[in-house]
Amino acid sequence: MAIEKTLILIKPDGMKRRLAGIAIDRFETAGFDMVAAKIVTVTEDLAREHYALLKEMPFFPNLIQFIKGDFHGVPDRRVLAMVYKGENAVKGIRAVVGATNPEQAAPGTIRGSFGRISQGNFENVVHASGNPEEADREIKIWFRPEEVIG
Ligand code: IDP
Ligand code: MG
Repeated sequence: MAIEKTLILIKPDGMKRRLAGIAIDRFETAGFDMVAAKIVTVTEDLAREHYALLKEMPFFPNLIQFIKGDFHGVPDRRVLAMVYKGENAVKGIRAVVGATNPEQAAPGTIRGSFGRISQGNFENVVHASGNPEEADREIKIWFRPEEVIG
């Protein structure tokens, strides 16, 4: 069993709907520890860096607008960025979060419980790193080393 760190974002839809507390509760109940956290307003540059691997996808422009908090008039520019730590944290957190498409996410997962699709945009409440390499890359984008405890 490997001790891993993974990046979580509560996206603007999740912040606007006040779902951060529920999401944190689920991560903690699943046995993971929060080791970094801050509220961020996402700039164009940060959005493009975070989602760089998806830049050729047809939904990319909407995704960038969405993570910045201004997709079709949902003006909430807060993202809660966090790092969680624990045994197999990357896979374990993804299991709690659920599938990317809210309509396919299992009941009981965060996205299955609260995600929805609006004008083709997946309003899926949370981001979680997809694999350990992605987690390392993403944590460095969002946090300075001294902001991550342990
Ligand atoms: P993930 O967030 O589950 O890792 P990715 O494939 O990495 O999924 O996509 C990143 C984000 O892009 C998703 O969380 C979602 O917000 C958005 N997205 C992914 N696929 C689609 C799609 O087919 N339509 C609309 N938005 C999508
Ligand atoms: Mg991903």
